[in-house]
Amino acid sequence: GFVAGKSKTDRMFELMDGFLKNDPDSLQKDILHHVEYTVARSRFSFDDFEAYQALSLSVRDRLIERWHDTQQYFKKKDPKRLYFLSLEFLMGNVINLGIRDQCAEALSQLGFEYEVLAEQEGDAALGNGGLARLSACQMDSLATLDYPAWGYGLRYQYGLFRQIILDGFQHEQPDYWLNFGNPWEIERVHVSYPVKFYGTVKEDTVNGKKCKVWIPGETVEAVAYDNPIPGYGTRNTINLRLWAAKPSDGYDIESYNTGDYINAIVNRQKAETISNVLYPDDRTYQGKELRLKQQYFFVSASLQDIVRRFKDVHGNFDDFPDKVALQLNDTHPSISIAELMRVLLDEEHLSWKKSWHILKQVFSFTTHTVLPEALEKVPIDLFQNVLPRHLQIIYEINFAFMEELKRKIGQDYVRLSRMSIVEEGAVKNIRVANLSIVCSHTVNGVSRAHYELLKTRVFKDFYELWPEKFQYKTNGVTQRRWIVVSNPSLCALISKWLGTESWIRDIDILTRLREHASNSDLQKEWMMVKKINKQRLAEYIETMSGVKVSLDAMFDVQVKRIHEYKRQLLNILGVIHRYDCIKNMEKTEREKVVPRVCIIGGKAPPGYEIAKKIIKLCHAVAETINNDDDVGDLLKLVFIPDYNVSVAELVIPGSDLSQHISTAGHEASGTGSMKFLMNGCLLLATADGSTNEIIEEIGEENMFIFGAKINEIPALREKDSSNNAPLQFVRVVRMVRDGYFGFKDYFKLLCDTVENGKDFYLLGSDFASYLEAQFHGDACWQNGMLGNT
Ligand code: AZC
Repeated sequence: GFVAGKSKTDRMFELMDGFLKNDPDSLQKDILHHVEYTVARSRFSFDDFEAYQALSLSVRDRLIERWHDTQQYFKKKDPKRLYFLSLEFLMGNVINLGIRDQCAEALSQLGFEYEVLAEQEGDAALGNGGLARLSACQMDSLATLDYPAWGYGLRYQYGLFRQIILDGFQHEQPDYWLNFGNPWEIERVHVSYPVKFYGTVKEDTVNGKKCKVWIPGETVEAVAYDNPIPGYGTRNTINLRLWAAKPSDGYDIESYNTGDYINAIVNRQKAETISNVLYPDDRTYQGKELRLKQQYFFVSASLQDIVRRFKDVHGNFDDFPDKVALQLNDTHPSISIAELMRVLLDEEHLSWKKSWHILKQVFSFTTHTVLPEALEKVPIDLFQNVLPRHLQIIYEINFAFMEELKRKIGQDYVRLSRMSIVEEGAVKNIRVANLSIVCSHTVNGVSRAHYELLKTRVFKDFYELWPEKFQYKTNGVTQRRWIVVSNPSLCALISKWLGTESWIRDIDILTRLREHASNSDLQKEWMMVKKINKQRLAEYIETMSGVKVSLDAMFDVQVKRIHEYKRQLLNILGVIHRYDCIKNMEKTEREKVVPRVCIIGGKAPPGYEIAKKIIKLCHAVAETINNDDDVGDLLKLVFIPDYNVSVAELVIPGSDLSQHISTAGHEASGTGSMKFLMNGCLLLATADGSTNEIIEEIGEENMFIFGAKINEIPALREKDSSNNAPLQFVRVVRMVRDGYFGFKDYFKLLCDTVENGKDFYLLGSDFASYLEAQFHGDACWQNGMLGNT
């Protein structure tokens, strides 16, 4: 019972004795507490994994405190909240609490090593590539900059597939990342919402007014899993709320009534699979029912949660746009537009005019691509079946839009049909990007070059109509993950030379390092750090691929998803050329060759045949080169399997040179390059995406830039591109074609993509300047300018 005369709150404070403490003693007590009572192991005997669990839970407790404070604070303040809707997040673990050293000390007294425990943690691979990793960096930034932000997404049971390489071929294995639990998340069984699918729409009257009622055919429950995200150097701790599908009580009463109990259960289980698996292709997933259901599932639950939070404080919707900002991360969550409209119309019974007025003030849309095939479309039939009411709403939005457009541009039917949200044709589609542009107040590109392409090509019609909607924010990455966590030695060096840790919060402070750039002590220390990281990477390469590499060689790295436009094939053909040159050299010439370790890593989308052939070619070429004693340490080629965030943290700090060599005009931005740069690695790159801005920032003389520029590409494609290819190119492709690396038949299709006038990604016409840039890299290495001093 309470002590007489004391309020419940006073008593609570007394009992809690303030906040959890971060000194090693208190941490130790908490860790042992969790070992004993949560993990339920004896505190006298627990292993690394159990220690990792107990440590994570102890840190999580501290996160929860901060999270509660943050929510309490914002509840009182009622600011405009930013809701970031994304189908993909590639988070990585919590880093910003600033209690790493205390944890390490606490653990060491208990006989455990922090680093070893950190390795126990698997990746939560709930995303594909750049877009998903950017979401994670943005969450980190929002928290650090004290924004009242929420992330919303899906809690997939199976993350991105694990890549297994057998005989040089990629195989996909499911990544059931939850097998050993996830100590960071908080399951909120009481935060759950029903999500409806299928069924029919009926007319009804409510309060004397006509309205639509959607009678669903299926209902699935969305349950919240919270993942607190702390800011750096602040108590602000935001939340990433991920939804998982659970059976709904009200599910499908009909089939139970028919007496087929077993079948009803089986069907019900099918519904629960909505959140099971992440689509492993970052470009093309058009018209799949499950995909549409996933999108609607997370969007509907998120909006119910957001509207509930708003209505807790506000009696009507007038203030909605002042309190709610909905950020669409690509078109994947764009169905939320129709859903918000439906909620306002059918559930809140606002008029169309009023609903539309609210709607058009709350959405902003970021697109992450320039590839037309990545612009989502949903076949009308599918839409009609899964979300009948939403289709009606979209038709109505489109009707109003077409009327408005006609008033502005007249009867230009070609243009009208290009801009319509509904694509007419043999198969009618909903163009999700068009819906997003029409209904958002802002359309955002991810680099300046991307923005230019949106204006002049991808969304030209829309730009001409609404130039004021378009803008760009060049992508960034957080130094907190890509230096502080992944490169502790460099982190210490930077803080020492700057005499402050403030760069961890404010990245611009890093530029002050320029003052010390020519200091030979700094340079020596810098190279020591690089050596340590190369050593770490070399050990990893040896374990993963059995190849021993020399630390004196230049580590030349290309790690990212495998795509034709990213041109890993150009890289491999360059390696073949280098090999061919070495083989044909005199002994005296060989002495001058700069030894290289060429490292490639990345996953191919499972259904992307050419990408898979590129992986196989890399292995086949590696097999030949790495077993050629005549070449030895002068050249090695390694493929690092199962590239993911943890592998990136190891590879990036250990690289000397990294390649970002997409055909100009195809990479919307590119954020990998930024991670390499901040780890003291030079770039070999085309003037594509964000690289254009990096050139301005650090100077072309500090990079190896090559290849055709964005505006030259169309003309080059017009020409018969095989005529642009130099002899060296023809020669190396011939070697592959003729079976020099085996698998002659298998590689035929791959060779076909760059020969006989088909070279769409212009490998041939960029080859000479690529080799020149590589040669320039060798020369700089020889002069000690690239980091071999
Ligand atoms: C990527 C872009 O390809 C990349 O250039 C950009 O840096 C990144 O987004 C972050 O904006 N896009 C994707 O990963 N996926 C899609 C569907 O575009």
